[in-house]
Amino acid sequence: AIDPDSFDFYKYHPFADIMGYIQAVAQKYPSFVSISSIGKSLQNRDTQLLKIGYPSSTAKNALFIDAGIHAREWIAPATALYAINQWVTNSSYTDLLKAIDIYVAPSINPDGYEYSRTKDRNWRKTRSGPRQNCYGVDPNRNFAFKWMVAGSSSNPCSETYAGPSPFSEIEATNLKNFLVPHNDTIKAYLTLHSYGEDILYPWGYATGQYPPDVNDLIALGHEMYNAIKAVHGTEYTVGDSGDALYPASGASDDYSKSIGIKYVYTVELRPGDGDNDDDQWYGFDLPAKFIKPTAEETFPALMAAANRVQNG
Ligand code: ING
Ligand code: ZN
Repeated sequence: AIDPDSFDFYKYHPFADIMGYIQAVAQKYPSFVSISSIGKSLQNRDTQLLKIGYPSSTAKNALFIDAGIHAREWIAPATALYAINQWVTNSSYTDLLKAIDIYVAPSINPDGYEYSRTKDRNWRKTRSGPRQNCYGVDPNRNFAFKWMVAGSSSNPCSETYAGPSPFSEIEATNLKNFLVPHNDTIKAYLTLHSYGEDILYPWGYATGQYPPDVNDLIALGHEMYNAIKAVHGTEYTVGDSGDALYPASGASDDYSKSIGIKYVYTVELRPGDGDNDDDQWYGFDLPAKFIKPTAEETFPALMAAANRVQNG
């Protein structure tokens, strides 16, 4: 069994160890941590969700964080586990955790993650299929909002294949099945990806399209930017995902916004795609020595979102 106190946060772990860690955390801190399953992956891996927060007699608002929608973006699950450890071991978060719940789903696409660990480091998609001799759907093009409108392919061999229909992928469906019935309590949804060092808010499906409360999203985005920069000086880009990156529809961020979650961001972690970082050439294959600085600087951004959930 995994001992949460001796878990190495500064290496990349197999899916089984990620799940083993969060199970061990739930077992160790039963008064404020619990675990549930949001469903099985196509290859029958159990996708577990950690809930951190003290029980309350009144309804609590919540922050939801996921990681690992894309298989090869290993820094995302690693950053999520570091954050879990901060919240459960540091008693300065007790008041926060009495006020709100924090949900963390550290590995949304476990079949893809394991495939990227054992067969193809650069794997992005799920592992459904084959269709036209190719495997996988881009789960971040498979959500039922503006599906196939932009940045999506109908070719099963493409990296951005949106699937034969919205929610064809059980992994996207599992996430949706949790988010929809909790859309009144979840006030912020953060989905951790890599790479690029960006804080992206909706809408992603087009350029020049923004939700009516975009100024609120920009304001918290800048708080997250400042929180990150204060740690190691890393400067993220805050922008609309369609404008700052590229239009892409059917992603989990747009879907979450479309069901009424207020603060929604895709966070593209290290490395940057820019000019002055020592880790700039690694792309998705970020060496493990960068987990620590990445997770350290990201955690205050997650806290900025948590504080916004707490304080409104
Ligand atoms: N990037 C996201 C992608 O799915 C994104 C970025 C999300 C763009 C949502 C537009 C809308 O392509 C990575 N690295 O996966
Ligand atoms: Zn991604």
